[in-house]
Amino acid sequence: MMEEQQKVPYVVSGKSKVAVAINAASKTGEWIKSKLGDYKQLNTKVSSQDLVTEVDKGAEQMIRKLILTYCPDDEFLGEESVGAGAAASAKAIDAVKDSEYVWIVDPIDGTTNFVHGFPYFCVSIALAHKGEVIIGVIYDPSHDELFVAEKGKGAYVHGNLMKVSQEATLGESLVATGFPADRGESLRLNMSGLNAIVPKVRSIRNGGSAALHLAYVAAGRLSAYWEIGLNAWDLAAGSLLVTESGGQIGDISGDDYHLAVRNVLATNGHIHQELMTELHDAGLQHIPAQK
Ligand code: 2AM
Ligand code: CA
Repeated sequence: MMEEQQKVPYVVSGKSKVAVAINAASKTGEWIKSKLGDYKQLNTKVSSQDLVTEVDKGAEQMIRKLILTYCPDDEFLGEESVGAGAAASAKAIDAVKDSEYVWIVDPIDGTTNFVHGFPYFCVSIALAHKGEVIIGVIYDPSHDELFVAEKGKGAYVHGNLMKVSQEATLGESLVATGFPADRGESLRLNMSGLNAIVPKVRSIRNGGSAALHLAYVAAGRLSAYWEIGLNAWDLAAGSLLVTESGGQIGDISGDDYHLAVRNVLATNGHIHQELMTELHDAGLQHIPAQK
């Protein structure tokens, strides 16, 4: 049974960096929502499944402006300003991993859903200090849900303290995954994992937004989530939501979470080892580098 969420007052100072993130995520999220069904240019990036619209690009510009107006000395890494593919992404992360403050932003996480009018996408904004995520804000405009975490201060959805779910076995767990955009070895491996996990869990979901899946693990709505071939902007904000809600997140191989992680496993903590072992047995222990 899901525990009732605790009401704890969460006060954000109007001049803090977290207030800047909340302002940028909520304003941009409302603009993205107003553009649902109204985008004009649909382009592809690394594959025909990897979509981008002018709304993604406009949203990133809006967030960049809103953030850098208040924090002009901070660095900014947004998905739409980095070239396509794993190598470009790794290079971009390497360039900022030791920065004093860097904002890591996905203007629309779940672009495929946005394009199809499927109401499950979000704005994801993280702030990292010398490589460690200290703020994570995710806004889902379709459901008007704002998820906020600050390092050491807990994670909240609409002011309610979040806590991961209590399931202790895979058999009682609701688990999410995503199908990798790289349709080669990554997809084959993920299907192998899916084949092994489906018969062992209560059910599987693929909502199509990595950041929202992580927010749902934090909120106790999903017991776990894994996916291959993601980028820092998909994961950074959600990683803090998960840990501040008492959950666990890292690389599927077992390494701790860091900004360069691409193959993610996030759970309520209780089923982390069991799910990781199943995925390793299905061949996901050593995942080859993606294109
Ligand atoms: P996006 O919507 O920002 O592109 C869905 O399975 C998840 O995978 C989403 O979070 C999506 O983020 C991400 N995704 C889609 N295409 C991708 C690609 N080519 N490389 C890495 N992640 C991708
Ligand atoms: Ca995106």
